[in-house]
Amino acid sequence: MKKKISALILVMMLVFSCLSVHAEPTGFADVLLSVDYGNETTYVIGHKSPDSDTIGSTIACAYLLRQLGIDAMAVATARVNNETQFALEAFGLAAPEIMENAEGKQFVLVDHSEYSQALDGMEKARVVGIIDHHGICDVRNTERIPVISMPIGATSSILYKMYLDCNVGITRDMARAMLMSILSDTKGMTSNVTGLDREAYEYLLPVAEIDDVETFYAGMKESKASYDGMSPSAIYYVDYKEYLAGEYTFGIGDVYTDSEETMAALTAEIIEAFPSIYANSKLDMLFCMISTDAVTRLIWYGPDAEKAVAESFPDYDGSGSVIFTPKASRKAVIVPPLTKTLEKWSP
Ligand SMILES: [Mn+2]
Repeated sequence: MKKKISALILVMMLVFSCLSVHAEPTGFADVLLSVDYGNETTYVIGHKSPDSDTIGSTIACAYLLRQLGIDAMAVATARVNNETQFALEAFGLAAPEIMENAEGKQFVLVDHSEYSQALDGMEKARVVGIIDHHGICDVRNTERIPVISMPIGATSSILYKMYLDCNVGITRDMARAMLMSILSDTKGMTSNVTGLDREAYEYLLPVAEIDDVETFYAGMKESKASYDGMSPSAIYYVDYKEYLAGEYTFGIGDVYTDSEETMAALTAEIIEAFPSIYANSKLDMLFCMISTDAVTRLIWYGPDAEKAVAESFPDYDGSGSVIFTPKASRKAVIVPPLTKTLEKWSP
């Protein structure tokens, strides 16, 4: 009898423990909800010179957090670029509101983790989470916060996985936001594509209800390559990032064009504008990548910039630019060797 009762109690305990486990959020949801968000709105924000991955991830991440009961809102550091504008318009999605300064506010950072690329004032803000696909950088925090970083094609592919893990349904609009991100950062699923990016892409495509994804991506690219009425300096800053390596600061603009002719014209324009762009920047060196689908030309300005290039890219022939075939990725091909060189130069 005693044995039967204790067996019964054991079964009941098991049942209750299972029930209580199921009542608790699991996986990433549990992790995200372990943060004390207080009564503050949590702003989800991407990097300066926002690109489509930053904007799509911002929108999708804020929605995910709201579904988990967190008061979250997508914001942006600046106006969206032409490519993002095209996609948002086609999808009927609104661009996030622009925020001027981060000081005193609370943030989840997506698609970056360095102050040099964060909204001004981020050093004096509370960062409560980071979701990124670059290297871990210098955003400091003594709090224990979720930092979810994977070296994959797009930040939104991480978010896709988080939606599944949190058991939050992916709506058509969120599938569209994430797809916009993935298409942009993987250059239409041709560059930097990992298995997780492919899984996300294949899952999201039917949910997003896009009739013809190839035509859609061609439209994104065409918009990206349209610089009508823009100054060379504005073109340089459309897709631009700043870096700190040892004691050196440098910036890299990533300019895309759809033809060899425009590539030559843009290269000449930016070379001519480089002295004034450089004078207005506070950095040690500036670099610019000008790419077509097939090839990237790297140019630079600033004392020691050429020396840094020669040391970072041993194939450099002294001609004033370096050609990369196939087209180079800033984060995978250009930044790591330059960072290594400049760190080596620093005492
Ligand atoms: Mn990205």
